Amino acid sequence: TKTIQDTLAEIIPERQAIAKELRSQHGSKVLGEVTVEQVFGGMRGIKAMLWEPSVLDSEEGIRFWGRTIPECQEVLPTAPGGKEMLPEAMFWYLLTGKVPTAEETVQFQNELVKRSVLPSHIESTLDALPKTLHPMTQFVIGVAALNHDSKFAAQYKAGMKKADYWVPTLEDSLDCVAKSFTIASRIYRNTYLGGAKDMPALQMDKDLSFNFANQIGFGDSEGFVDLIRLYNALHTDHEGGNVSAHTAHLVGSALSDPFLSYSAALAGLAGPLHGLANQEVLRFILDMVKEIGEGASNEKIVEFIWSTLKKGQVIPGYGHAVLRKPDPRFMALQQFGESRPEVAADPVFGYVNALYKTAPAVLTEHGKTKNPFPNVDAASGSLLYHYGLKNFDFYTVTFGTSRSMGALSQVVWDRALGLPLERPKSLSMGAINKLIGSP
Ligand code: NMX
Ligand code: MLT
Repeated sequence: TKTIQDTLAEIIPERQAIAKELRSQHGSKVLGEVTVEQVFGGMRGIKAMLWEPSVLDSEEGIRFWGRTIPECQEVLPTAPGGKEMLPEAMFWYLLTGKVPTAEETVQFQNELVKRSVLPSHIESTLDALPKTLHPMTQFVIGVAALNHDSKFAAQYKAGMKKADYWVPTLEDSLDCVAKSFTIASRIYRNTYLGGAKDMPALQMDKDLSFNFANQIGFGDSEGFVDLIRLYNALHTDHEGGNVSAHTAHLVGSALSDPFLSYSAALAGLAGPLHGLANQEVLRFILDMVKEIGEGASNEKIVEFIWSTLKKGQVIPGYGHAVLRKPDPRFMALQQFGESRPEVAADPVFGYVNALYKTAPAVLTEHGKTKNPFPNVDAASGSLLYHYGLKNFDFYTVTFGTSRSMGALSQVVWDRALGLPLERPKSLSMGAINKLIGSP
């Protein structure tokens, strides 16, 4: 069975050749133009970044190396007894563009679980943090501190050649992904369960999602473990322009190691317009239950949505910077709930469906958002809540374990393709006026 290191060593020269050909044959071809509106408008639609593992289509949603979510669900291996694709298999696929065999998946899973053991200085750093500190801030600190043992940083200091950069970048990325799961479970125990001293030991023959679930006290729930697998596989990557992925790529372009790059990405994921929206959705639904009760009519739900909009607040879980149709990740999570009778009967999950039926029309009438449909965050929190993970300040941490796999897969490709420091041009309003010839 081939290792991830051998597999990438084989694939990288092929893709380096494609990159060389694109640049030498088509380097001067135009991909688009930049308008003044885009400079003020968050750079929407500007095609200016290379991203290998996935491409997002506004109508169809995400494709990972050309495959849709249902196609990935069809081909990626599952755990013994589990129904959902394994995040480890998705990670291998994101790194290589090749679907791993069952044997490669097991071997890769075992390697990652072995790597997920935390150095004692990380454990003591996490244990020393105030329990009142937001779990995402704890996550940022834990991942940044892993830089203490970065192989990339050490080998760079020792004078490594540029052609070799990807090798320790891959090593650090594998460590970062694996240790993100154990950092997350330690944060959970410290914040909500009074400390990590009773945390179950890692089970080396099980997958990352099982171990995470087990360490936070949900190892006996088959449904929860499978949800964590699906959740982690789905949130991995959403092309390169989203805040977290783009941040990892930008910081990595300075040759900061993968731990520093991903810690910065997590700080972006912690914003309410990005990953924090999944905790906000649950807060929104529970506020709605408080105000209009469980199982209320669609009329009452519509009134509640309007009252939120009239307060000048956004409807969390709705809208998207790129998507113009319901997010297929939302559809996959909704399908997960619908296919399990006990989840489908849960009133909080019921509100996710009721919002899907009502909110798009209200948002369309409201007339501001370019996309009135649900994004991934609209469903994810309600499923965690159903299985008893009720600390919604923690929900974005589970997004963060997953996103490490997509963002760092590209950081490996950034180094393999020798991409340079990212440094776009900025303009002042005066400079814009001068450029367009306006007085
Ligand atoms: N509820 C109310 N208003 C909205 C919503 C919404 N869900 N979505 C967009 N708008 C408003 C937006 O605030 C803006 O208003 P204004 O002109 O007053 O500034 C206007 O509609 C135009 O925004 P768009 O161009 O449609 O959206 P944009 O690309 O700027 O932002 C989001 C995309 C995702 C940030 C935005 O839709 C939003 O704030 N959604 C709610 C938060 C959310 O669910 N975020 C999670 C995204 C997914 N993720 O995991 O990262
Ligand atoms: C993501 O998964 O990063 C979000 O959907 C946000 C985005 O793509 O911009």
